[in-house]
Amino acid sequence: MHNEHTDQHFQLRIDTEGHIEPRDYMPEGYRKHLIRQISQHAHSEVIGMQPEGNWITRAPSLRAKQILLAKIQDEGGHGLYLYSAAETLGISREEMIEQLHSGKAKYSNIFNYPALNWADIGAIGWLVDGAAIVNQVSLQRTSYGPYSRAMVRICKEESFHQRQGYEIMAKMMNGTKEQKEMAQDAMNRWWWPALMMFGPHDKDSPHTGDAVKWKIKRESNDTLRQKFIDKTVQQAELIGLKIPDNDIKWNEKTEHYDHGEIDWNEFHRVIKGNGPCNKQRMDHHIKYHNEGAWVREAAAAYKTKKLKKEELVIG
Ligand code: BYC
Repeated sequence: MHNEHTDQHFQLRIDTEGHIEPRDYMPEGYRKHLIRQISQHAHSEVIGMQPEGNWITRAPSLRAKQILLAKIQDEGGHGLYLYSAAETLGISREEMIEQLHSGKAKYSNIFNYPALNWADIGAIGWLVDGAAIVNQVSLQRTSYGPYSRAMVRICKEESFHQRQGYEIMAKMMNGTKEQKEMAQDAMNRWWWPALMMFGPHDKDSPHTGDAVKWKIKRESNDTLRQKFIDKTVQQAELIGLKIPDNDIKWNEKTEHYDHGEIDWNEFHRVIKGNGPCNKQRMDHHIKYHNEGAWVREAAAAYKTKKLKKEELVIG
């Protein structure tokens, strides 16, 4: 049923802030674009459980452990909402996982860095979840209905994540000299990769054109990155942390913070598979995915059996 009329109708719906739903007509490019972005977003949530999972057994108190456990469980849930949203576009979960394992599908650059100590758990919550929220608040108004609704739920949970990270950092900055140094060191290591989470500069971002036309993206990579910088610099100052960038300064004219150059060579190296932990993250995912095969088989067998029974009743 693809003709000019349906394409025009589709674009009109987008232009007038309507949602596109799974059974609506959509151009093939829109479907593909969404499958790529939503599946990569889902993979990021699930791979993102690894750096933090590493610290559950070493959390410094029962309270900290409970909070961290809840946060990591949330990330698994976010992965689930997002895989389900992508499935409505006609791709199966198996295909998405296969694309992750073969390297065809990416996941966020940020999860290829190691969480070396407890301060890193603070930095991840504060900076990584902080960056993710800025992006996801904007995506709440994305044009594809199931993605937009998943974002609304995710944002509610994400703001608690950001606060748990900031609380850890604030506590450490109120502690001993060693604790302050640990917090600053974590800040130094996570700041630049967090800025890279927003993707390349707008002029170097191949997907932005279509994404903006189709209102998949509501704000550009650079606009969102700037929003994150503006709010985070002030939070850092409040607890005595220094941004590891000598070029950070308030610009009266633009009413934003100027910042130094991002190392895009590092970004490309990491997203091509050559970051400090890419191999570790993928090996871990493949190992546990394979070990879980029997659970998937049992669930699928149960579903078939149940269906047959229901069919019998109807028959
Ligand atoms: N990392 O044309 P561009 C979380 C790729 S997890 C890796 O600007 P686009 C959390 C990009 O994919 C939340 N790759 O693309 C979980 C493209 O390559 P492909 C994660 C990146 O899509 C656990 C190429 O570079 N959030 O919160 O228009 C614990 C050109 O880029 C990255 C999301 O996933 C990157 N950072 O814009 C704690 C948000 N950036 O696909 C926390 C959803 C770019 O052609 N995604 N690339 O091979 C988006 O909003 C957009 O996809 C992006 C990129 C802004 C990331």
